[in-house]
Amino acid sequence: MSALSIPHLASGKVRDIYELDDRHLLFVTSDRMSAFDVVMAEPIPDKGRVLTAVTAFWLERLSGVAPNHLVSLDVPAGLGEDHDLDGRVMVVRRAQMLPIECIVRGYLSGSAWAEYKRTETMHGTPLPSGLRQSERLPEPVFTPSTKAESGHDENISFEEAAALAGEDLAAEARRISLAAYEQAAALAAERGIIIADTKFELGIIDGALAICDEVLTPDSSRFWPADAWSPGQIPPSFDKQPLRDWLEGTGWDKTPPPPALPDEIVEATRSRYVEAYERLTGLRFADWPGVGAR
Ligand code: PZK
Repeated sequence: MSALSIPHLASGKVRDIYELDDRHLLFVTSDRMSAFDVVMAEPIPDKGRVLTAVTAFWLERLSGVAPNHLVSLDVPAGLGEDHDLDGRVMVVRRAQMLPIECIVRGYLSGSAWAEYKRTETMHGTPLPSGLRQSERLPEPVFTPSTKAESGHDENISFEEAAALAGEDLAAEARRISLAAYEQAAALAAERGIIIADTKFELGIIDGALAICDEVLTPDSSRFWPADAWSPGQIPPSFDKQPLRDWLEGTGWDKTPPPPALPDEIVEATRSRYVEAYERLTGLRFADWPGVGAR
């Protein structure tokens, strides 16, 4: 994907943000794929469109929980042709971002499982004894973290989050994050998908806390197929498992450069992303803007 000739604000591993005007940004989701924290050399065709479509779906569904930054899914006029932007851009309101990551966990996985095994706590708070890896938590928990400029984010207590964001904003962020997770997890469960945990980025727009960034996508969350979940085991990742299994099988040491991906692995990964979208939303991905355009 070529760089746009408008001012650039920020880039992540797979997303880029540009400035449109003083109140609007252009959020572009690429087809780049990361695994084991390394970006692969080959894009996954349409992955950015799936993530954009999933985000748009949830923002609509969650509009009763909080306002959000999305203004339009149309490619703004005047960016020039030939950018492959259809279906992968969001025009968003510029927000004043909270300095915390708003994470919600419904299941015991990842770093939370590592902590629990050591101390029977999660985020410093005691949990019942005898929980197994991947087990459903008694209730979803808000587990905020800092935004590390480099390296990995660090878990912080609610009090530390309140010191960084302000008491009222931190409490509102917790309310929004828990409500959004609970509504989304309930809907996903009806469709055979477990959302084990997820990360929200919230910001202030016109004086109110709003949901920003990508929302409840496979990249910002752990999605598990419900029929493959069993406590005591790590369920396969809905989207990344074929790629992870193949990478593990190559003996790659997980430092760049990654091995070149065979076409079958690229295609299997694309299918997983598309299936996640179609199962979650009940919509056909072929109807999303830009799909099949090339
Ligand atoms: C914003 N990020 C994180 C995401 C990156 C970085 N609506 C907004 N207003 C102001 N700032 C942001 C947003 C949003 N969303 C989000 N950084 C700034 C981020 C994607 C790629 F490089």
